Amino acid sequence: MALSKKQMITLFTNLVRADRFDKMFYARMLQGKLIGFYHPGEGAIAPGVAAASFLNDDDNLSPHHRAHGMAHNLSKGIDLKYYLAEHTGKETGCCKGRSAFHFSFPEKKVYMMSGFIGYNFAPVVGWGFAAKRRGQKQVVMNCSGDGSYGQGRAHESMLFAKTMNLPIIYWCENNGMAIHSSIEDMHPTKDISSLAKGFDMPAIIVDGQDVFACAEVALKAIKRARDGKGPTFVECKTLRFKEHDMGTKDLKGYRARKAEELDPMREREPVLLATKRVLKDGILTQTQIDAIGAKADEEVAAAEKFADESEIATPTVEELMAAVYAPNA
Ligand SMILES: Cc1ncc(C[n+]2csc(CCOP(=O)(O)OP(=O)(O)O)c2C)c(N)n1
Ligand SMILES: [Mg+2]
Repeated sequence: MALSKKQMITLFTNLVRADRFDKMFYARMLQGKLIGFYHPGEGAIAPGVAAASFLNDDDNLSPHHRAHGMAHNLSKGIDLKYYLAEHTGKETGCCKGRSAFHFSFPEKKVYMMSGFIGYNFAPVVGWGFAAKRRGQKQVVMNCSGDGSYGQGRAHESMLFAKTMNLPIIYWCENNGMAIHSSIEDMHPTKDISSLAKGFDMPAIIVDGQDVFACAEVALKAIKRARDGKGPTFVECKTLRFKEHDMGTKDLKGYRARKAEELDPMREREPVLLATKRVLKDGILTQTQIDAIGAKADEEVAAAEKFADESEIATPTVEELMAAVYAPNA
């Protein structure tokens, strides 16, 4: 499915925006201007942009935690100033500054980023089942890393989704690592998508550094799901340029990852690759590319101003408790 010029510009713009937000979060974390923690997205933002750029508002999205889901969320149309405000503990944050990283944007059908890897596999089945029962043409985009597929619930989820023919896309952002463990030590086959075979689910492997290739696959899987043809497994082979999360050493097993390993990865940086492609195909000129970058910088600066000028959240105990679901309390 060839992409239109308009679709390519959307993807390129969202990729640049995601990159700028990731860099701003990284810098602010170093400056002590974010609460919680940060899982840097550098090298790994293309799959998230591709997964979410062409979803409808009422499609469900479960974002991956890398770059704290920012690539996914901004591509789904979420204004990240409310997320930065959340991450700085401000009352104007999307969850009133109570959640930091564990956000929700219910109005865009993005519910919760849990601290529990693989949490997503149960709710996505519920969303998919609900959409099917109501006869809606909604799609569920379920994004997570290679590490999450070690969870038993991933397998239960795929079994249920295939058996019930649910409109779910299992979108695996495989960077070959889970914190310090490499995939070779955690998974018996080279490709995580080999799991799909056991459920008779179609599986596609795609270059996760190439936002356009990922989007072509996403559009195919979305159409399949919307047409009632059931779940698809997509494995985006991506890379992690930086440490798992800021403050944790960048180890593979017990040894530090070395420049010999990291430097060649940088040649496959997604914005770099996308820039080369749009220039080569005559989709954008260098002047237009510069304008997209400048606009993204303005958006980031406006988000920082909004967050910095917002009131710090100071909820009372009653206000905090009002947001807790405790039916028998
Ligand atoms: C149930 C559970 N086990 C372990 C952890 C600790 N943990 C946090 S992130 C992570 C690795 C996730 O790896 P992956 O899914 O491949 O995503 P990546 O960070 O590589 O993008 C682990 C093990 C957790 N949060 N939840
Ligand atoms: Mg991983």
